[in-house]
Amino acid sequence: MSNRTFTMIKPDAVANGHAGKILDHIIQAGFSVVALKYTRLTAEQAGAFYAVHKERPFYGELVNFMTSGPIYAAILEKDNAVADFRNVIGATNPEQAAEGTIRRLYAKSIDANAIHGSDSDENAEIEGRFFFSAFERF
Ligand code: 3AN
Repeated sequence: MSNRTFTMIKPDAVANGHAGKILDHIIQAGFSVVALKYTRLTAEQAGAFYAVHKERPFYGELVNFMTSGPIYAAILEKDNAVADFRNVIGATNPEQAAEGTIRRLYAKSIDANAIHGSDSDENAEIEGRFFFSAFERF
C-alpha cells in the first residue's frame, strides 16, 4: 500500500487565492505535508513533467498553463496516499468531479483544474524527485 503521493496546486488556484484553503483541505483529509515548495515552472520543466502527454492535442496548452504563474509542489503522506488523494481531488474535468472534492470546489475547467495528484506509486516518486532532492522519510 502506498503511503506517499505528490501534488501541485496549479497556477489558477494560486492566482485565485485558493492555495491556503486547498492545503487546509488536504490536511483535514488526513494527509501530512512532508515537503512543500513555492515555485514557477519553466517551459522546459513543464514540458518534461508532462512528457507522457507529448502526443496529446492539449500538450502545448498544458505547458503554457502550467508556466503561467507560480505553483505549490508538495509531497504528502498518508496510508493509501495515491488512491485516497485521487478521491480527494476528484475527476480531471471539474464538471464530473464529485461534490466536496477539491476540483469541484476550486477548479473552473479541465485544463485549469486547480490541482495535480500522482496516478501511481511509481509516478509519485518520479514526480516528487522532480521537485525535491530527497524522497526519503523525514
Ligand atoms: P489527471 O491530472 O486527473 O491525472 P491527466 O493526467 O489525464 O489528468 O492529465 C494531465 C493534465 O492535463 C490534467 N490535470 C489537465 O490539466 C490536462 N488535461 C487533461 N485532459 C485535458 C483535456 N482534454 N483538455 C485540456 N487539458 C487536459
